[in-house]
Amino acid sequence: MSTPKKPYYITTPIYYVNAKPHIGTAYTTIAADTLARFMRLDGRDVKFLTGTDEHGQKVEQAALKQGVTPQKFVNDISQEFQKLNDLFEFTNDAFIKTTDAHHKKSAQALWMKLVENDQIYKSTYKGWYSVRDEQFYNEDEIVDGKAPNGTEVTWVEEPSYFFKLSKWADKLLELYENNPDFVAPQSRLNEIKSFVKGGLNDLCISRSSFKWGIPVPNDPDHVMYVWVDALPNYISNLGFPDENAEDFKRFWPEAIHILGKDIIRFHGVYWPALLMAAGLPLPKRLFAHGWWTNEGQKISKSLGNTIDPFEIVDEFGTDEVRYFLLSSVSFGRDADFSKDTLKTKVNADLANDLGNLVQRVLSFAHKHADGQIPLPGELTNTDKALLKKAAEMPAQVREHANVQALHKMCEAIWTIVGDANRYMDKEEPWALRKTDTKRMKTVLYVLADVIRHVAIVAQAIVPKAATKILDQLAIPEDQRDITSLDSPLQGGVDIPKPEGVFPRIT
Ligand code: ME8
Repeated sequence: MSTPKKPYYITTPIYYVNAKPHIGTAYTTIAADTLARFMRLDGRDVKFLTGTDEHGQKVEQAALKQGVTPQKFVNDISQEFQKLNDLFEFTNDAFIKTTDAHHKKSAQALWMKLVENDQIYKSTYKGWYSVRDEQFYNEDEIVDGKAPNGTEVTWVEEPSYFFKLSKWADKLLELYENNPDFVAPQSRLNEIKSFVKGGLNDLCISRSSFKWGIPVPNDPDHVMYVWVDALPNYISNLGFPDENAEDFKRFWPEAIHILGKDIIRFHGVYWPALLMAAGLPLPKRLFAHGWWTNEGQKISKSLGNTIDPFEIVDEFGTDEVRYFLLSSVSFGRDADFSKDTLKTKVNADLANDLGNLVQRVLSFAHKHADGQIPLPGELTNTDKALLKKAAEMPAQVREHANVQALHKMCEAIWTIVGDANRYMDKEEPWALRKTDTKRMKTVLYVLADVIRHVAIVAQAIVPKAATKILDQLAIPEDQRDITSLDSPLQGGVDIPKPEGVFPRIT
């Protein structure tokens, strides 16, 4: 009997539907999709969740502004996110909407668990609220009448329910101490540690001045605070409130949340506190990535400089956008988006390095090796050294994937691409064609096998092009996962006439 596949659960934040998708939201989903694809290639049983966050004051206000009902408004914008997923062919196996009936039931069940565990009380909220951040702010956080990040705040005074968050500070600090990998990168862990050490107030978890939310159980005058409605999406998708649901038991302890650094407090402080208070297990890890600016400027609707992912893909292609976003910044840090840097990076790494390598090798084999991946002769030490490096690469990529080091995943693959180009220049199969065709065939075989390694792993990063390359190498579809690399490339196999995989961007 084969051993059962190890589960892997990866999530993106669910995106607010007050506005259409932009490059930032595409970025988070690209990152999660890359990890999901890699883990599937690596034999894991993967669940990958994304979706839309559809309640709250921000969404309600956006709908009112357009003069449509919130439900109609959220349906329309949620579709834009689904269109983006289709465009990129993201491999999420579920798309959750917080207006889904099963999610509402799940969020209310979490609330009831908190009630049963005496974690909720009713009082009055008096303080600041930022609709844009959907976040409460203490008086001492307000700077010049604004939230610390510069967003507008309004004074709110209304009857509310509170979660006894203050009681959980010690448990949270213990969690960070005992599981230093729970939050990454380290800078974000430090940030939330000092936030918790600074003292926690109880958290207001209901609103009573508008209606667009999940009703608080047994109190129809209140809707749940949008974050307490949204965070449980990660468990609704696994069958919660049925704690015996197969998916919940199997996938929840393996959960990895990918999110932007802007929402680390919600995921790293409130979410684990809510789960502990409800007596539920915690996810495995959170990774907070950095923010993109646009040509050096903060991206904001008011500045009118949002980047439309549909337009960028139209201009450059999905693989190109994926590769640029993944490879050009150490995952976790901020970065700047510019079309010029994208062009330079894509031309250098995709068109020149990988594209040319594949084109040079396959068109040469097609013309001068009987249209086949040739059978190899005896391997030299140089051949063996290159094949060994290629064979070791998937394990390196796995190590990086395990800690969400997406840029290093790219680097490990593209190092082999560089090695293969240098090998080809040194071995000169075009010269061998005249002097030693047997050796020429061996060189082509070695190169084809290195390309196979690269393309199999690169399916996680540039899925469309990698698939094309594997088609051109005539690799059968059931031999495109990482374990297939345990077997040598089969020589003596016909290949189709090669076509370019990465056109140069001019
Ligand atoms: O916060 N650069 O939704 P949201 C990089 N609904 N990433 C960016 C970005 C940028 N300039 N702008 C946005 C919410 N993002 C809540 C989440 S989860 C239970 C609820 C990404 O639509 C980043 O991942 O404001 C950020 O965390 C996410 O979009 C926020 O999306």
